Amino acid sequence: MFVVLIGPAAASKTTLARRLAKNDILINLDAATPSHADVDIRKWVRAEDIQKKYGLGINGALLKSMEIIAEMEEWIPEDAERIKFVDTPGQLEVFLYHDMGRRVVEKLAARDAVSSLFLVDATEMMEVENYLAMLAQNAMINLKLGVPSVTVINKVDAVDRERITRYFDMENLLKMLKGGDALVSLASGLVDYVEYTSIYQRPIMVSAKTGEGMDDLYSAIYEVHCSCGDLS
Ligand SMILES: Nc1nc2c(ncn2[C@@H]2O[C@H](COP(=O)(O)OP(=O)(O)O)[C@@H](O)[C@H]2O)c(=O)[nH]1
Ligand SMILES: [Mg+2]
Repeated sequence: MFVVLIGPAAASKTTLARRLAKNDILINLDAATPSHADVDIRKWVRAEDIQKKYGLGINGALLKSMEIIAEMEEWIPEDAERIKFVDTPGQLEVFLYHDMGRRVVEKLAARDAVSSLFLVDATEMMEVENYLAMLAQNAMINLKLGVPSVTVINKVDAVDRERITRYFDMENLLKMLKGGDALVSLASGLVDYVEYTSIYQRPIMVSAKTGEGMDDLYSAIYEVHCSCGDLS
């Protein structure tokens, strides 16, 4: 199974992927960041080389790198036994607005089952509006990629967890919203959508730093794995 970690810059994708892949395989698809992953895309594609070759800025070079990666097969390991965790760059537009994220996922899906972890930083979730914006992005990525997804709230060591768990109760969540009726119906629609499309209905709270919540996350990954197996 491939597990693709997706999330904004600094959401802790690399730290979590390293911890998760301790006994499995780690693939780095971030062409701008040197890595000790088992498979490092920088062996073939380096953002700084792409920048020079095509005269691009760093963001353009990362997008171009993903375009090239989506056409390649060399980096995809054959290992049916172990889980292959795929670390990705923080440019969410790769998955939200362009096609290359989906093409990468399709390439993986041709070889093995694919799921994704949508990662967010707990320290960015202190306001309920941010939590809703996170659900909206998660829903868009689900829609575009079409693979089962688990939402992961990372860095819980750095926040008051209670504040975040209050969002998980729909009644509480709606009470916290200061907007008018339109925002309330958007919020309940989003929660319904995510509940309907996620294997795990509640986000999993973890700390890649301390290891808290890792057992829950592994259980979620295995559960998704089993349901993928049922589908194939
Ligand atoms: N407090 C806290 N900081 C973390 C955690 N995981 C990562 N970080 C820090 O967050 C920053 C970004 O982490 P990184 O894994 O590089 O994020 P990425 O850009 O999503 O790959 C680094 O400074 C990490 O040390 C965590 O669980 N708790
Ligand atoms: Mg990273």
